[in-house]
Amino acid sequence: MSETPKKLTDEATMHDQKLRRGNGGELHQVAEGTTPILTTAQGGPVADDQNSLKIGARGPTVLEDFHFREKIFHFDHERIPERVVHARGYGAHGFFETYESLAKYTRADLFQKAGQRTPAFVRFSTVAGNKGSFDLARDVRGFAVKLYTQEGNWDLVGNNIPVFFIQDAIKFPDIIHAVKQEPDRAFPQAQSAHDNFWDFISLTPESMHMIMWVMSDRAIPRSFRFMEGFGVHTFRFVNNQDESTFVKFHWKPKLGLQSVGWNEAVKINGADPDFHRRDLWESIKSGAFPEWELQVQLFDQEFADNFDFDILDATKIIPEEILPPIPVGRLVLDRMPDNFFAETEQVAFMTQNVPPGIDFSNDPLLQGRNFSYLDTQLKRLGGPNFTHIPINAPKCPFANFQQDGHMAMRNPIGRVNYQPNSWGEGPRESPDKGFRAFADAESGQKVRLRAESFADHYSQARQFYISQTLPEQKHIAAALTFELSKVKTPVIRERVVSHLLNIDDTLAGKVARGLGLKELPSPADAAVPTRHDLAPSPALSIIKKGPQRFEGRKLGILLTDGFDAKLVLTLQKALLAEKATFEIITPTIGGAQASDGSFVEGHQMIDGGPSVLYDAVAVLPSESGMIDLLKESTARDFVADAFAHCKFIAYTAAALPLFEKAGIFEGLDEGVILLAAPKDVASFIELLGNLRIWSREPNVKMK
Ligand code: HDE
Repeated sequence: MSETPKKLTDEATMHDQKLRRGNGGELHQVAEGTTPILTTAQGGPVADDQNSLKIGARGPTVLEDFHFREKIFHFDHERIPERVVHARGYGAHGFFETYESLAKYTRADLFQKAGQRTPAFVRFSTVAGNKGSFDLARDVRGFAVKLYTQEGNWDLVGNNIPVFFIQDAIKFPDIIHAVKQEPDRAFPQAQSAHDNFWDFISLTPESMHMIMWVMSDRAIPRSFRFMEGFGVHTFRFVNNQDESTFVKFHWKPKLGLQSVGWNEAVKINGADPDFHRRDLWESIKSGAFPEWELQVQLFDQEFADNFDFDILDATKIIPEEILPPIPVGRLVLDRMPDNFFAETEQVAFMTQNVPPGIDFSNDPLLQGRNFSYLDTQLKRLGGPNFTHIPINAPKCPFANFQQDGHMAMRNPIGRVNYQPNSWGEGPRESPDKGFRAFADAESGQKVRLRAESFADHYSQARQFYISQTLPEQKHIAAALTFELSKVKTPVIRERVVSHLLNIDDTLAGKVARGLGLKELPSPADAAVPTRHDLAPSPALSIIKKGPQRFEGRKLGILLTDGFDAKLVLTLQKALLAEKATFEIITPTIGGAQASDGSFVEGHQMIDGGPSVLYDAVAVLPSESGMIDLLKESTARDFVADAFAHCKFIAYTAAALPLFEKAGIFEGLDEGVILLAAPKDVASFIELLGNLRIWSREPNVKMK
């Protein structure tokens, strides 16, 4: 049977596109000139990609339509299993640059020479939500770094929080089951605010330190660019003399730390569920490359033996004031992947990927992870050859006798696929250059036992809490109250409060009042009493470590027709000089015309650009423009939210009726700045460096 020739006679024009119209009115885009011809995956040219092969135009589709079959087959198999945890993520390429040689401590290739650069790929993620969940979930963020060193890939698979919920990997399936959607109802998505999570937590006191971190603003970062990263576990550096030094890894963002508020996060999730993705994409595409400094806390066995807590316990930190981290290099992200699936989705991080010179400690969480990550790649990427995928392949010379398996792209060439062999071919081992595990002396009985040195569950939770500024402490109390308010079983709420009583009485009291508990429960039975002698660690507070700059942040500028062009231009120039960005929000996306006749295009129309998307706002309408804007409720929300979220607001006098309508006129404070003339811009920009005006918070938030 030959295919009936199609009638593709009609020329159709869709605005700027020339097309041909088919028999049923459908449009065909036909290859002409140098345009490549569409082919099947086998390379066969395709004549018609709009219609399947049928018996008559209205008849059944025939089986022999190999083009249709191949196209649909491939589509049906496009998905691979999402990661069981950290399913939602976003990655970028870059490089790591070493400051000075660390040869004294480690023989790891990437740390040998000052200025040495190592290619890197980083994937940021949330933990609990599915692949399509929103970015601003209250959650830990994954901070996974793959460094393609000259002696093999090193994956530092960390988080933005330096501690973890559990002490032994055997509990990982339980904590993850508990936090994800409940199995019968399949909700809530990407939220810890539900019974199962808090039930598990209330019965797992070792999680209390981590709970303080995830209830703090650290769990709702403003951007990946403003987050710290941590290796979490204690690792080892091993030098050429096979001497070991313990090491903890920290990534410090160059632009400082910043988070959003909870009410803001909830609204961002609606306005732009891809808020963090977009932020990374836009900053890298615009050439503002995010940067982190790698810092290491180095210590020996003696320090470990004398430290207050067990350095193998991943629910504990070593405060930076006790052991200051040393800067050793910088990580710069300067290129987005060409294809999200090929790179970000298929990247396979594994804690056990360490080059010679880096080794593990006995942290039982790390030991369990070293088992898990290889296993998960087999399931997710479908076979043992996932290192053949370019994003996972080493960028240094490599050779071995692994062969065959699904989708094998590389096989040994020639006769030899084993060793030792007599053919003088193929790679051989190197006792000198190869990885040598640190020869730690181990002894003991085979037991299922938690070390007694892991038993203090509350002291560092308290230390974290007392290290926060007042607004940050309030946010922790509010987050706990919110989360527990979503828990339907009263006894679980009470149980959590009973743990809080072992952390801080004021915190426990606030949460108990917030939940409307009639009386305080008795404190949870603690394995070890809480220490009150641990000094506050300022390094744990986001606000205390604020950047004092607006660099890397974004101002939302709300304009109407008739705006003051000179003022807006001065503002834009000042922002660019500060290395900050801005978006223009106008009543329609078409833009606005200034009083001098000049024109500015809108980045957002008012409905699409709520103030939650910006770090601060400027409301600079004209008097006539304000007449219409007063009828627009999203404009009212724009200023009401900016005010409620403690943001700095610049305005022209014409904006005052909108402030009145938004109910903020009475409470205007020093965070609301009149731009009467271009000369006022400079002091506004300086003020923006504070990022938020926290002194306003008691006036806009009850608890
Ligand atoms: Fe993971 N974790 N994890 N984890 N983890 C995975 O590996 C696991 C833990 C972390 O962007 C999985 O490839 C166990 C701590 C990140 O692709 C899986 C335990 C920390 C990512 C897995 C932990 C992490 C993962 C799922 C208990 C912070 C995302 C998909 C001991 C230090 C990496 C995958 C990416 C991913 C297992 C605990 C960080 C199942 C068993 C602690 C950033 O292998």
